[in-house]
Amino acid sequence: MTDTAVRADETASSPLAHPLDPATAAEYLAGRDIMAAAGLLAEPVRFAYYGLEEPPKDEVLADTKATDRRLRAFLVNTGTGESTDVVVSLTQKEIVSARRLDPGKDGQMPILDSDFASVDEITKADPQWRAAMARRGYHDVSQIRTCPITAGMFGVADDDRRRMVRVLAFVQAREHYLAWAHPVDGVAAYVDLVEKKVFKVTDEFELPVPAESGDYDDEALRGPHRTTLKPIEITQPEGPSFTLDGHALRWQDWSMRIGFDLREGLTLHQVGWHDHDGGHERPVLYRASIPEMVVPYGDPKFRYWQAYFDTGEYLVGKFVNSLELGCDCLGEIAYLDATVTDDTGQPRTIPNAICIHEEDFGILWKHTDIFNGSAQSRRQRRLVVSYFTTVGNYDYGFYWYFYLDGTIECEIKATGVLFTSAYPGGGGSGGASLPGQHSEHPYSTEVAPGLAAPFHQHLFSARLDMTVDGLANAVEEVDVSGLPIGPDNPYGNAIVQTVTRLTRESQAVRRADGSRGRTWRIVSTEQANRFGRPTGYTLYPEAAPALLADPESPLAKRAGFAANHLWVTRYDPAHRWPAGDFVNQNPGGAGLPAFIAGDQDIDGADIVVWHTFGPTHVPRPEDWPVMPVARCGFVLKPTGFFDRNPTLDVPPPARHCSAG
Ligand SMILES: [Cu+2]
Repeated sequence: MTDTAVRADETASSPLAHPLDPATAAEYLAGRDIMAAAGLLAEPVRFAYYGLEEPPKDEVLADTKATDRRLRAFLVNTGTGESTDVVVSLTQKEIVSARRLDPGKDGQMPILDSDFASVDEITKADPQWRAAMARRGYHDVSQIRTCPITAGMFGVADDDRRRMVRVLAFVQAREHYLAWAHPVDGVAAYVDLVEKKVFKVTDEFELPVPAESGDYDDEALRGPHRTTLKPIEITQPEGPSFTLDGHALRWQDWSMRIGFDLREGLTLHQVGWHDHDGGHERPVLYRASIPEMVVPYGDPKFRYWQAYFDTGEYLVGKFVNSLELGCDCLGEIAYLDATVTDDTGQPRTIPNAICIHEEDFGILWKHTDIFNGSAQSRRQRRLVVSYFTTVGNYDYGFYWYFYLDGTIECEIKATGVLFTSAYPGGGGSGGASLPGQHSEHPYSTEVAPGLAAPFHQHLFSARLDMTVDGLANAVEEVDVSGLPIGPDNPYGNAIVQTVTRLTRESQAVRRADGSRGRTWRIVSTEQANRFGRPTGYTLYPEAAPALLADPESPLAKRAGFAANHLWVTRYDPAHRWPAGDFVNQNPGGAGLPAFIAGDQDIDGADIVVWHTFGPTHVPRPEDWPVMPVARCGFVLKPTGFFDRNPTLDVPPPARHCSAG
């Protein structure tokens, strides 16, 4: 490997601010030097992942200065496929552990940056694949864009023993053409990344490559830019109301630390609320992140294997965007840079990766009283912490919102370009279906003539390490229902809550239920409010479908987390990834299903709440050629955490508004 101009010994001397701060460029280089000295980085070993190995929670809470600073690296020898999971101590300057993976049992390391380039070369050099392209009229493969897709684990085509990807093809005939508009359907190359060869080509059917341009930046397609939008300017003449000190963020009563990881992207730490009466910080969340997402496609034909774990297989943090003021974020913005690493473990700084700002959010509360004549309005505001990442065709924005009234919200914005295939019988000629008659090709929407977008899901997993007023928490499932007419309910109008305490891990594997308004309340088992009831925060799910793949399917075994909306586990520092540490070609069963195997007590314990959410995406013509943002997420609301509305002290917004 080559060295860069930045040397570890030049910059490693700066004192560590906090054990949860992201690893610095100097630390990555120092860790790399330790691994090199231990002989772990012989050519052609590459880094599939490199990041901070956070200290266990009890160490951080006990003494932030005493923790051992560690990094974790996933190393893969691209010549042999040998994969090693390494933990290195920067404090002790030594290798803590180096475990060799058994890929058939453990799974494979994530996709490397260099895999994208090598897959393109390997595929285009293969005679059988070239013949398949030539038969479809593509003799010049320089026009073809190859899309390497993680293989999954189906027990076919050696996917249980080869480090491999499956490759779909798209045509980009001119420089600005949108390749996704022109899929070459029916053919896929299976590429062995170690042997560096195509070992199988599936060639099942031929359909015309859709011809209509998807170049949304071409005036011929979009028309001239409209001229009717007047400017909107956000100004905060006195600056924002938050302060950022290193990675510590404060806004109104909220405080938290901001982190960033190559694999899971933005992480939030030690989220708390400043209690004015008690004069102390009330913890709410020790850590919050979205450590996995899976996007399974529902076309059962030759592309049945199409399902990306964007986080565990591709590493969403690696593709973080550098944000632009005025384009991506409006107003008084504070940015944090992110330090990511490449295949060789070399650090690279992404400027303006994390955006922090506050937003007006309409009415906070309002009342015109018919008796006392008081007429008052207050404005809601939220603190926004966000980043955007581009993973192949899709772009995802991860947004965390903190509101004046103690509400926390996570919102994911999905945009970018649909993944496409050819539409059988499409193109408005002959085979087009009548409304309600889609039995021939029921798995996709025609979004342009002859162009299909298969139905799919975007299923995210939120890891919410809850600390509502301390470590001792419990979870209650709360349903609402009406009661039947009876002696106590003669007119049938009764409404009741049914509260079920989830006391063991096996009991806390739950699905949302919109018909019951189901929520999950995380309560302190030590602190009470003025009514003597436990303080709490309630998780409001969206109640969209969980994983639709058959429970017996190979995908369901690998995406076990996604089969349910709620899991609750006893805190274990090793339980970071809901689909397991090594997701790529994992045979299944790793992650949450394994975490709960011990069926531990979760009532009054240090617990982690895991929440699956996200849309089942039936694409619309309006999603093409570039998709307006689709939102999904969840809300955490204080529930008896405060003794009353905590925003009575918010002043009226301006002089011309009534102060009552
Ligand atoms: Cu989608």
